[in-house]
Amino acid sequence: TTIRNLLRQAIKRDELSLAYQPIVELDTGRWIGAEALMRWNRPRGETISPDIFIPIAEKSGLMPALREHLIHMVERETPALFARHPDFHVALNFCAEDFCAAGFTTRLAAAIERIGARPGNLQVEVTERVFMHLEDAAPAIGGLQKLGVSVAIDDFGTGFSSLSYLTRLQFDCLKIDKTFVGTVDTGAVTSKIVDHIIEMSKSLGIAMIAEGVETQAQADYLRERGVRYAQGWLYAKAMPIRELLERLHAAH
Ligand code: G
Ligand code: G
Ligand code: MN
Ligand code: NA
Repeated sequence: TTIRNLLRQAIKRDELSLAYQPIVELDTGRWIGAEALMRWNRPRGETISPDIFIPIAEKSGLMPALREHLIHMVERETPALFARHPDFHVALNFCAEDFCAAGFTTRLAAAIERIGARPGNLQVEVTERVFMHLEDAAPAIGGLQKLGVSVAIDDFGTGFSSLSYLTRLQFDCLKIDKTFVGTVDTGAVTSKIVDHIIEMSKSLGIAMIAEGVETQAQADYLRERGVRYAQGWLYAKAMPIRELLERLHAAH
């Protein structure tokens, strides 16, 4: 049987799950949101990363099913979270193809309603690949923002990144990729790129989240330069919704 069939079965058999990685406000240490990351839990116990199965889904026409399943899991898991923490947000990863799909905005609007959340409780993340499908994806991006959902540009700096594209769409947030964050206090040339990304985001008025923050030195460097939010192992790894709720309770 092919991996495509295995993945199709995985959706039916509920082998996919979401792990939520907290997003931290650097000034206060407060958890203000979380990014939902998909996991494929195989029956024998191993876990397959989306880095492996998303490309397979894209190549084999399974993205619509996977996208729907992601939204379905979020509808199932988050109502209690937003009922107790009305200012919290959950960020969802979508690929460029998702933004181009008919009915995408409507589907997310329906999800927000079903969850009993506000549009501001959701953020959508899209990678720079969206710039290659700008014409087709722009209506959904604009439509979601009009609804009140914020849109983040993910893995910034790793892909199809011409800085000029940033001015073409009004992103609410830019996620500085962990490959850059890993170099901030090393003196490497790439650390200069981080400085430029930060300056550019500030001048465009785009909020920033630094990803993959692993050391206090990295956090301090970023905070001093005006980055307000971070996620990474320094704070917390991704966790099941149950644990996220417990730890949010413990903090209040
Ligand atoms: O958590 P992890 O390192 O395994 O995530 C790997 C990559 O997979 C991340 O870049 C993330 O953006 C992507 N990813 C995680 N969950 C989803 C999802 O539900 N949909 C899509 N399209 N990508 C996801
Ligand atoms: O959507 P995106 O590609 O940004 O997904 C974030 C990925 O980064 C996830 O796979 C997550 O597991 C991973 N990650 C999160 N925090 C850290 C960290 O502090 N260090 C490293 N190396 N990876 C991280
Ligand atoms: Mn992401
Ligand atoms: Na990222």
